Order: sequence, then structure tokens, then C-alpha cells
Amino acid sequence: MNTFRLQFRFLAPLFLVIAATAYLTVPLVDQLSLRWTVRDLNSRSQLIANTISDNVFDAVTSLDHVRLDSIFNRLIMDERVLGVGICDHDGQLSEKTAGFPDGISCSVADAVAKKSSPTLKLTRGSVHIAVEPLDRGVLSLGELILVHDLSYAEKRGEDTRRYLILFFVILGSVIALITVITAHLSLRGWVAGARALMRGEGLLKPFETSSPELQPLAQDLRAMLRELEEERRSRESPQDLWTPEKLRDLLHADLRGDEVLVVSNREPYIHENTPDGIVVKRPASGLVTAVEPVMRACSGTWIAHGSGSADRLVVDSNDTVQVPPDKPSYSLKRVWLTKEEEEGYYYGFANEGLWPLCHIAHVRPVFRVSDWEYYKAVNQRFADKVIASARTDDPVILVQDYHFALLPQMIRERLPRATIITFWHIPWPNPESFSICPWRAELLRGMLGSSILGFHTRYHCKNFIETVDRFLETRIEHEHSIIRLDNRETLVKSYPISIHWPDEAEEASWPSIEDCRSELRQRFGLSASHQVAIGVDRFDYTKGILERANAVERMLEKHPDMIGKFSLIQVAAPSRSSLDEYRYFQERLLQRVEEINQRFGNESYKPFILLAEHQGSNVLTRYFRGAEACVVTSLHDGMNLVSKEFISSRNDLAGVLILSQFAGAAGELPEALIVNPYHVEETADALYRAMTMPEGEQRERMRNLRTTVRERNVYRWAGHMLQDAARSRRRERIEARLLSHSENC
Ligand code: ADQ
Repeated sequence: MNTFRLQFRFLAPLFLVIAATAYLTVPLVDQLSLRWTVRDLNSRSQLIANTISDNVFDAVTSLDHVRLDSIFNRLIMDERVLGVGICDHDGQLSEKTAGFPDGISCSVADAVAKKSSPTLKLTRGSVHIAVEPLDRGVLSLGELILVHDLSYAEKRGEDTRRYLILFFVILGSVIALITVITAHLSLRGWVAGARALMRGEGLLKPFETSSPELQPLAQDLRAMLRELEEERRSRESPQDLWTPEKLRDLLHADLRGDEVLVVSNREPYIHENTPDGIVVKRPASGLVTAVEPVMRACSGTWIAHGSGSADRLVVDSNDTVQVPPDKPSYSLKRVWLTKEEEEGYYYGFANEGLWPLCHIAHVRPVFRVSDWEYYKAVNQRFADKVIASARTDDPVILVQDYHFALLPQMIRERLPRATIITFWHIPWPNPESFSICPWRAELLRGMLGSSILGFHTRYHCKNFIETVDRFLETRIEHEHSIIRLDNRETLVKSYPISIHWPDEAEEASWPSIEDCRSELRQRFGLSASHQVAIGVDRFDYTKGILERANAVERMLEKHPDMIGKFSLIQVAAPSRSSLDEYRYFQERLLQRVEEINQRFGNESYKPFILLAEHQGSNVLTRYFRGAEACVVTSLHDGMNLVSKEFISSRNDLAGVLILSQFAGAAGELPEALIVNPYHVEETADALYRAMTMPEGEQRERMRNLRTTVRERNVYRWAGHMLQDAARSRRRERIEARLLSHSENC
């Protein structure tokens, strides 16, 4: 239909031009042909007059009427000669042939003959009149009048006109046909070129040369893409930091306030019943820390599992509550799960299966059919909730983490126009490791329902693409990290997650470093000069807390002078404690810590202080500011936000970060002391080095670390994903328009 309109828009003016040309040309040709006929008749009349004038002269002077009639009758045998007559000196028509037109008197004939085009319109048709003198020497008999019939010329003109119009109609049709065929072929070529161009395949040249008529459009497209690139680059500029305002601007400008939905297992606010009434808690979760600022900026809907004991008491009839409680800015919609569902989907498949599968932490993944069934069912429940919550047919949906590998495809089936961004917060293993999952193909297919699939690092992206390549029939464009499955494409890209960088007002609210130092030491009965390293994690076997304890032990062995002067304070938030592996791990750690503390400590001194507690972010900031070092020894970690939180809290430029080489953050933070946590010697040395590092070196390292984290903050993480989503939406809109054109061609 659109193509028809496009062609009509082109062909209508073409037909108009042809009709106008015909309209002007036909009378012109008419006139020309008449002029030629008149000129022809002038000479013809002259010739006739010259031929017969002597004979006529003789016949008239000899009053030989028979001879005169015979001359005249011979003449009018010519069907084009209508009549011949003689005008005498008195202006009277003294002789005339039969059929001589009535309306032509001598005076009329004289008047007409003087005109440049000596023609006269009579009721029976037009005639040509020629008047020739009839004389010999000085003797004049009057004038010979010759009247020619012009109707044959008119008939010839009519025929010419008809042929001309026919010619123009055929010409127009031929041009129109050629135009339609050319446009059809060009548009097809152009659509392919434009698609390639939008994918950034650099096919602009062939695209332009194959369809030069569409160059202006190509230039527009190129300009649009350039603009986008520049805009993106300008947003990248370190002077122009990503902020909540900038993210909000992006949502409004690039996504034009499109509907945004977030899906995660963990909710950002948990309502709990306590003896003092309902209290609101914030979970210890990197995911929540990162996604919450996006929701605050876009006022969307966050769909999550309602896990708090008072969660049902505070929601409305749509299971929704407005959050944050102190300044509501977005909706939290809760999904209720039965105990069995939670055990099968969350604890079972997600945390006993996928979590150890993706973290190479030497804990054997457990895959039970019943867990898988619950995983599928709960994914479907969340998909239904998303679809029911969507107000538009093309919302932007941010799917969070390994709990929802099947969700993207389930949503895609019902909302094919949605932009689904799935972010996988944990590492992705190599194909061999992933292959042990019995439902690997289903999981991969589910994830490929996403428009954009994000990981923290390029290495995880590479592992994912290789895994898909190994287990699914897809088309992979390695150059652009695009996977095509069932006519849909998924962009696989790294978006390193980060934290909110505190502004001046927040920093001003922090207690001084001295206060934080003394508060921390007082709380644990340590002397003012006691050196402290801090560890903050969920109580999880992937975080390398056991290895950390071993490193403390080894450092004290190697540097006995540190005994009594150094402690590592570990704040471990209880997590997934109902799972066997977590319980064994916690027991093992407690035992190890006790051994170390017995070996090097006493009543008043513990080298390893283990606090199995969840702390508010204010307390954590004070701990970070009061410590000499922060220790992150994850055995495998998607990113690790604790390392970045430590850096952001150290505006005094002091403090040392010890960071595992197996945390995604290690790639961004090379100024940390990077360690292999499995290498106890190396980690122990790093601990000692941190405790003895000169202030100058600390400042130099910390300054660089702070610059990196400040620039690569969480708004940049979200902004880059949403920019890519906006670009993908723009591209899909243009492609849809082009597709409908080409389909109608
Ligand atoms: P997590 O495995 O939860 O996140 P991490 O990135 O360190 O790991 O985030 C933990 C968050 O919880 C931090 O904000 C931290 O402050 C907080 N937290 C930790 N222990 C706490 C405690 N005892 N008390 C209070 N708060 C505590 C997953 C992936 C990571 C990835 C994040 C974000 O495993 O690799 O960085 O998601 O994508």
C-alpha cells in the first residue's frame, strides 16, 4: 500500500507533465499543419490561375461560354476545388461554377485574399480563397476567384491530433512502467543497503552507486548516524559525567518517555514485620544497588518476588506499592511465590544449578528435573505479570540476571515489538563448563529472545557467543557481536556495572576519617594504631572469604611483627543459608577463623573478626573509611561492587584495594593490588604490602582508581544500555517502514 502511494506520488506529476505537454503541443501542430496547407493552396491557386488565365481570357473576350464552362468544369472535377468565379470591374460575380459557395461575394473574396491566411469559415466548413488578376497587357477583365475546400485539411488535422494524443498516452505509459520497475528494483537494493548501513556494515558505497536516485535519503541516514555517534561521544567525554539528570534526559530524549519495566527476583525494598511494627529493609545485592537509580530516574514499574513477611500488607489491589518509602518515585509490583516454587526455582535451579555452573568455584552444580519445572513455571508467571503490566506493545523491559533466562523469549512471543535488555550479573563460563547443563539449549534460546544481552566483560560475551555457536543453529556476526535466531537478532555486549558516585553533599555528611578510624577500633576493642583490613560480602563461597582467612594466617606467619597489630574485619551478610553448600561453607569458614584466631590471637585480640551481619550502607561507608585496606578475593565474580564502594568512600585518597584477578572489576581497576586468591602466598604478600604501603603510593593509586570509578559510574552503565536500546528501537522503526515498502513493491 505504501509503495503504491510512493509510486503514485511520483507518477501523478509525471502524468500531469505529459498531459500539459500534449495540451500545448496539439494546437501548435494544428496551426502548423494549417499554415502548411494554406501555403500549399496559395501556390496551387497561383499555378491554376497561371495555367488557365489565357484560355479564360480568350473565352471571355470571345464570349465563348461553352469553352469557359468546359475550362471551369474541368477545374472543379478536382474534388478540392469548390468553385471558380470571375469578378468584373464592377465587383460583380459575372461568372461562377455550380456549387460556388453562396456566402462569397467579390468584396468578401477580396477582403479574405488580403489576409495572411486567406481562409473563411462557412456553415458547411472552411474554405481557402485566392484572387488572381485576369488580364493580358493593359487589358483587364477583372479577377479570377478560386475557392478551395479546406475541410480535408481539417480532417487531416483531426487525425494528426488523435495520433499525437495516442502517442503521448503510449509515451506516458511506457515511462510510468519503466519508473515502477526501476523504483521497485532500486528500493529493494536500497532497503538491503540501508539495513546493512544501519548495522554499520559500511555498505554505503555500493548502496549509493546501485541506487543513485536515493542518495539524498542515504545522506540523511548517514547524517543521522553521525549525529548519534557524536552525541554518544560527547556523552562519553570525561568532563561530561553521567549523572541521574543525564540519564533522565536520555530517557526523555532518546526513549521519548517510553514505558520502562524492570524484572528481577530480588525486590529493592522488603517490608518486614518486627515487634516495633513494619520496617522497610534494603537487601545486600549488587543488582539492586545498580538498578535502583535507573528506576528513580524513569519512574517505571519494577516487578519482583515479594519475599518480606509484611510485603502483602502494604500493597494495593494490584500487588503494587510506591517506593522509595521516603520519596516515592516508581512502582514496585510484587509476584507471590509458594514455598515449593521458591525452593525449586530460586534455591534449586537458580542457586544450586546456574550459580555454581557460571562461577567456576569448584562447587558441583545440581540439576533436578523438578527444579527445572519450577524454573520454567515461575519464569512464565513473571512473563505473564510483565505482559499484564505493560501499557504499550513496545515497552523497554530490563530483565535482570540468571533467575530469568527463559523470560526474554516468553515475553517476546507475546510482545514481539518490545525492546528486551537482559543483563546477566554473573560470569558466563566456557562452552565445556556450560555443556553440563541438561537444558542448555532451552536456556540459550530463552536468552536469545532479548534484543540486547549484557555481560560485565568482553570475556563473558565471548564465552556466551562461543557457547551459542556450539549448541544452537544460529547465524553469528562475530564482527558486531550479533546473534541471529529465528529471524531475530540479539546484540551481545559488555556493560561494566558500577555504583552511584557520591556528590559533594553526600560526602559532606560523612564523618571524618579520624572519627571513622576511632569508631571502628573502639567497636572492636582495638588500639588506635591497630591496622585494619575490611572485607564486605554476601556470605557466599564464590567470594573467596576462606582464601582471605588463609592469607591472613600466612601473612602473620611470614610477618610475626604484625601479630597483635593487624586484624581483618569481615562483614558477611547471611545469604541462601538454607542451601547445604552455603551451610557447609559457613561452618568451614567459622572453623578456619577459630583456628587462626586461636593460633595468633588471645582474649582481647582476634586477627580475623567475622561478623555474620547485614549492615546499612552508612555503616559500611564508615568501615571503609576507617580501614587501611579493603580485601576482595572472589574466586569468580561478575564485577564486584564492594571494590568500587570502597574506592568511592576514600575521598582522603588513602587506603589500598586488594582485588582478585577473577573479579570483573580487575579489568577496570589495575591500580589495585591484583591477586590470585588461590595463591595464598601472593595474597598474603599483598596484605602485608597494603599495610606497609607509603602514603604517596596510596594517593597515586587511589587518585587513578577514583577517576575511573567516578567516570564509569552506574548511570553510564544504564545509559549505555538504554542508548543502545534507543538506537535499536530507532533502527527497528526505520526497518519496519522500509520492510513494508519493499513488501508492497
Ligand atoms: P553480588 O554477588 O551480590 O552481586 P557485589 O557486586 O559485591 O556482589 O554486590 C554486593 C552488594 O551488596 C554491594 O552493594 C554491597 O555493599 C552489598 N553488601 C555486601 N555485603 C553486605 C553486608 N554484609 N551488609 C550490607 N550490604 C552488603 C552480583 C554479582 C556481582 C555483580 C553484582 C552487580 O555477583 O559480580 O557485581 O551482582 O551486577
